[in-house]
Amino acid sequence: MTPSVHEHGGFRVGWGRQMKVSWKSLPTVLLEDEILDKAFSRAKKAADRVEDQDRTFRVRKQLSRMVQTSADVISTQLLETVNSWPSLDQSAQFDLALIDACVGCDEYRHHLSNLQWAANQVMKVSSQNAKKITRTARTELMHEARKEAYGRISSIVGQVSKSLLWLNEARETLKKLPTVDQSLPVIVVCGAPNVGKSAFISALSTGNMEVNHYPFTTKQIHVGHFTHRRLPYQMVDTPGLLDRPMVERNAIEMQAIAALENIGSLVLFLIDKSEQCGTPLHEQMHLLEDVRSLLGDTPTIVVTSKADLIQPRPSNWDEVKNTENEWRNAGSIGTPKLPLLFDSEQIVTMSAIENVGLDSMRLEIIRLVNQEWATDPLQLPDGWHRE
Ligand SMILES: Nc1nc2c(ncn2[C@@H]2O[C@H](COP(=O)(O)OP(=O)(O)OP(=O)(O)O)[C@@H](O)[C@H]2O)c(=O)[nH]1
Ligand SMILES: [Mg+2]
Repeated sequence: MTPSVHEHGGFRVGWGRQMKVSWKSLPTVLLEDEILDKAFSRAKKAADRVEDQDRTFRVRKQLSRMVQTSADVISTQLLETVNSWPSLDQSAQFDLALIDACVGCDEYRHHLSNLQWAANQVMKVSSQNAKKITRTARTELMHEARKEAYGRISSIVGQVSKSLLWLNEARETLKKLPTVDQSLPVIVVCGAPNVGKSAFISALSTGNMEVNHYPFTTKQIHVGHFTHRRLPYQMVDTPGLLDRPMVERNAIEMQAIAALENIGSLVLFLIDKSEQCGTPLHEQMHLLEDVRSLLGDTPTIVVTSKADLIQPRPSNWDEVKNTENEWRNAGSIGTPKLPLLFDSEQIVTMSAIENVGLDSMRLEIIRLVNQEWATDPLQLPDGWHRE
């Protein structure tokens, strides 16, 4: 069964209930040959360390060590992979939707359970053949049992070689996905291409931005954050995801979009009225309607970008610029209501390039997100009751 991203409706993640997935730290998945080479060479070294004056005893010890060591190495290797990959049952919906869109949840489960199976089989072979080796006094039978064990172990690993390959490739894909901690506020930034989404995220971010990709767009996705009162606010870019008409999007993209519905505490839609971005204003407005219908309940605020290009400049440009400077010089303390920068149509605006209107907007975002959180019963900490 493929989990549908719509299955849980408006489910939001509460504090710390689900694991944060860190794809970047997934260890490499060794392939069939690499696993066998590693196992058999370790097994050989283990056998070489055996010392015994009695030839029969020595051979017995050496061969049973070879069987046991190689099986141990393989099953440990396979189980480490199984255990280091996030369990889908415990994954947040955003991650589930991305996994499903990018590599497929069913396959993900299937290939990991294949490795689990192989790990068990290999251990069974090891114990059966180790017994054969210890129960005989004839060294040629011992050698036979060792050989048979190696053959059966190789064949088991061979049977999961496709799974190893699949997981190896899936890791490459998943590594490029953005990591978003859904127990913390997330601001989804969207708008037509080139309206200044990345510049906005970068201007509001403290520290480094994470640069990621969705496998279905060549554009980079930025994840940035700022911290207020020790709480990180994450900002996620959506390039290439929302900037085309609905009908042109494929199922995979729709799933990724559906995932975005669930992570955002707030959606910021950027409009470039200068049209320097290359998309005419009326098309940007169509896109806004699309985004509003796609992202449903999440509060959406519209912001005009590139305020420095607006002619004449917004009437309260100097006031906003000065107040923000004063606030910064005084140490950026608290969450005061600084005057927002407005364009001639009274839409909030900012300039990422000249850094005007950004601090006041940041403070407004903080207020909006906290308001939203305080009124969303599903966001209550553990132990609180829902109406
Ligand atoms: N004058 C001015 N230019 C800006 C501002 N913000 C962004 N730009 C310019 O607009 C262009 C696009 O900016 P990006 O931040 O890459 O836009 P984007 O929305 O992330 O673009 P995609 O990721 O391709 O969808 C760049 O050349 C920026 O320098 C701004 O506040 N003022
Ligand atoms: Mg961008």
